[in-house]
Amino acid sequence: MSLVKQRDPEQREFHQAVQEVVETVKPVLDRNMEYRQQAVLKRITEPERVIMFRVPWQDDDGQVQVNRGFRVEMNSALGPYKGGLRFHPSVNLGIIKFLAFEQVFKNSLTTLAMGGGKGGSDFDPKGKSDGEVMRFCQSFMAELYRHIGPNTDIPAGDIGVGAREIGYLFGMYKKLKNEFTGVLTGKSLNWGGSLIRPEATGYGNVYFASEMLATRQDTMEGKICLVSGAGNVAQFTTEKILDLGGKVVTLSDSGGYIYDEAGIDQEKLAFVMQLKNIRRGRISEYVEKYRSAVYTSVDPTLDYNPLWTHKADCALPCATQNEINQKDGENLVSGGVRLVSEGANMPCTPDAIDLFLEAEVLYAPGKAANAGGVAVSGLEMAQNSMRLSWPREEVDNRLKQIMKSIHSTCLDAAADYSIGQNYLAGANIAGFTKVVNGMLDQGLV
Ligand code: NDP
Ligand code: 2IT
Repeated sequence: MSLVKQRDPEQREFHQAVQEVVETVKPVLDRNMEYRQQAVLKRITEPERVIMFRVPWQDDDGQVQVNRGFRVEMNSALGPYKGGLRFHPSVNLGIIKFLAFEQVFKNSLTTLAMGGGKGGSDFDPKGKSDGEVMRFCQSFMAELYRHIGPNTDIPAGDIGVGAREIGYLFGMYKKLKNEFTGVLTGKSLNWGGSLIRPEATGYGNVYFASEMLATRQDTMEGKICLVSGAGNVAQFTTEKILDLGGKVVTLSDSGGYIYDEAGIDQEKLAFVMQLKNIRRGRISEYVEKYRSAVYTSVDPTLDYNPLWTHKADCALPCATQNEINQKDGENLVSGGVRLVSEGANMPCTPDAIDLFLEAEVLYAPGKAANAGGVAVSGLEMAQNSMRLSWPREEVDNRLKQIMKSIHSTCLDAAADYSIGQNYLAGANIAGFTKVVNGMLDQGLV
């Protein structure tokens, strides 16, 4: 840890992600002397390659804008680099490195042949015209294309990168390479995308939560759920909770959150999807349409998020990193929450996680619970290679099977080290062991 911090002192999120893995895999290193001799921790925390580049583009007023582009190719022991692209003004190298690091273990857990990577830019798609987003994506790809490929590195979406952005990125890649290949996932269904990919992260999250509940002879039926975010993962987490008979009472965006005590039903969810995906509006508009719901805007003077103070059975954070701090964790536990399943990457701070584990809340880390998205990306790659596409039920069944298998893999790894029903340690140990063994098999490269 001291080496990691000394090398990149300002990369706080990366330190946090590494610390959590290092702490939980200590018993693995104690059991396997070779891992220490081969300096696996030093190797696994240093990216194989980091690419940073200038992204110049012209806005609608003719002004030249310059953003910064990133791709971190973290680890290729198990397959080509795989992971999303994030477009958000907060993006910096530390955030992309934490996401790439998490991705390595997540992809390992899916059982599919994928290494880990992540990329993005500090570009803010919010408030930009389609033309501006297209010109930005084209400029971004004008550099990225030389580093990626269907057998090298396969990006996808993340925050701020959805079907529209993937389309523009793919178009530019195809033009530059004169090649129509599955170099990106999350493509539109009409030109190589997979059924269920848009739904996969959210559905997978709820499949994982259901597996956890089943260990206590319980189900989603009748559960009151707090969901944060209002983007891709939050929308399909909500949809699957409704499918399984649960009730979702909150959604949020960076401006604030809505609380709808009556529950967000299918019709209201359809309104949110239209609002967010087509009109690109704010979640505050929900209460203009559904007047019994309450909107609370973000109060920067508070050191907790009031969303997490509502009484509920389950919490599924689906917005961004560190959105649940210690105080939020306390509020969740005292509000009766018995299950926390991370749709987002690293949404809970370490002290919040400690609280959940102490209180025996069923807690699933993102690298297990949100792996359904990248898993179906892996299935999209398989379909692209075969040049055919599977029906909806087939992809959904495979997704369910993969989430089930990740759940049992976490429990088995935890049992192997006698640490009880600890999904955090289980996911880290299982993901880590597979990647490290792959690295050792392939020699010092
Ligand atoms: P979207 O861009 O579709 O939605 C993101 C949502 O989170 C929006 O409601 C956004 O609000 C909110 N949000 C983002 N950043 C912040 C912030 N700094 N503060 C407050 N709210 C914020 O992204 P996704 O749904 O795809 O991603 C959500 C999370 O899930 C991320 O952590 C991502 O890494 C993770 N994830 C995504 C996968 C996927 O397949 N898409 C797979 C696995 C994990 P606003 O619009 O106001 O910015
Ligand atoms: O964090 C993630 O797993 C994603 N954003 C999805 C990555 C992918 O390649 O589908």
